[in-house]
Amino acid sequence: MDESYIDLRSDTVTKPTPAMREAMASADVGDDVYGEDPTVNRLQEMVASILGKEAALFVPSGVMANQIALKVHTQPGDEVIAESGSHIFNYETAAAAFISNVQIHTIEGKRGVLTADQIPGAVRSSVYYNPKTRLICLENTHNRAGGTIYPIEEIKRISGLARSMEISTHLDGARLWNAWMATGIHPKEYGQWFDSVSVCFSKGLGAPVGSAIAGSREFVDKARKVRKILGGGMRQAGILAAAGIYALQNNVERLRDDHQKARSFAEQLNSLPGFAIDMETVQTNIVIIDIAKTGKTPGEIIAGLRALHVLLSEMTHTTIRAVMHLGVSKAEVAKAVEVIKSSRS
Ligand code: TLP
Repeated sequence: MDESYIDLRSDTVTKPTPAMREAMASADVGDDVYGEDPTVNRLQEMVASILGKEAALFVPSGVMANQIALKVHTQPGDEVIAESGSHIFNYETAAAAFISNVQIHTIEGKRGVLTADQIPGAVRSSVYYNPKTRLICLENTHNRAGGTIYPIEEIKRISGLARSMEISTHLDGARLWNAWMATGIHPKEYGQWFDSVSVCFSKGLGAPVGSAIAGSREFVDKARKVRKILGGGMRQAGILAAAGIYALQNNVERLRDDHQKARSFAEQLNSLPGFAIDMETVQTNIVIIDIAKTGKTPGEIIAGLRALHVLLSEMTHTTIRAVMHLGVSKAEVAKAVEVIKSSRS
């Protein structure tokens, strides 16, 4: 997208900065399918250590990270519990059915968050005709709910319950970095309650490509095999992993700026006629605007703003989304607010 657009469609739209490109260009590389890429190995060690896990695996995308976890944790015909607005259920092209042949049992949470008392009713009894409840997936922060943060106490309760019922747990932590910066709770503290955690470098952290999946050594050995089956075994991938290392070293703290931008954007637009923002969901870098009362569809609102060079994305039939990231300055966010206000007057 050319520079005249203010692109708030997603935090995935960031481009690597000159310094990140430099780190990529000078990365030491090897063949990662042989496990010989020193930069990939270094990134994997960093991620495992940040998440307090035995090992981690570098993968091309967040979807692949989540889907590898589903494949490793389940058997065909199993059931996976996930929140109804979760990325795994809504935005991964039914990959859970396609790849793992599992069924997702959705439960509606409040602002994306499930509580432990909702879990037992969704776990299947062991009658022979029931599917086996094998895995619980949580998402922190929760994208569709507006970047909301999972309370650590609730995570603890759900995890305790899952362990007592021998159900595995996976965290879609594509934006766990945002939760970390917003709460001060370290990824390790979140990570300890899950059997596997996926994280992304290509969202708020600004890397062009790359995610990782972390867990026990045994889990990661199995994950490596699934990654290969899915065609995700990359060769001199250190050139990409270097961007992830750079991002972890330089772009985590600055996520707080994105959170401020989101807050200010939401506060200014909340009072616009026809726009409604649940301010309690504005906890990190995402703003969801309910436009139902404008009488227009998300597509119409988005097309109108696109003509004015402000890009937002469609989230549901009645909501649009703005996401803050390192590619938009405070001044550009202010400009976007002005453009949106003038489009509504
Ligand atoms: N989310 C994308 C779209 O797919 C909606 C976005 O623009 O936000 N988990 C979560 C919570 C995500 O938000 C995403 C991407 C993924 C996983 C998948 O990551 P990628 O796109 O790298 O495969």
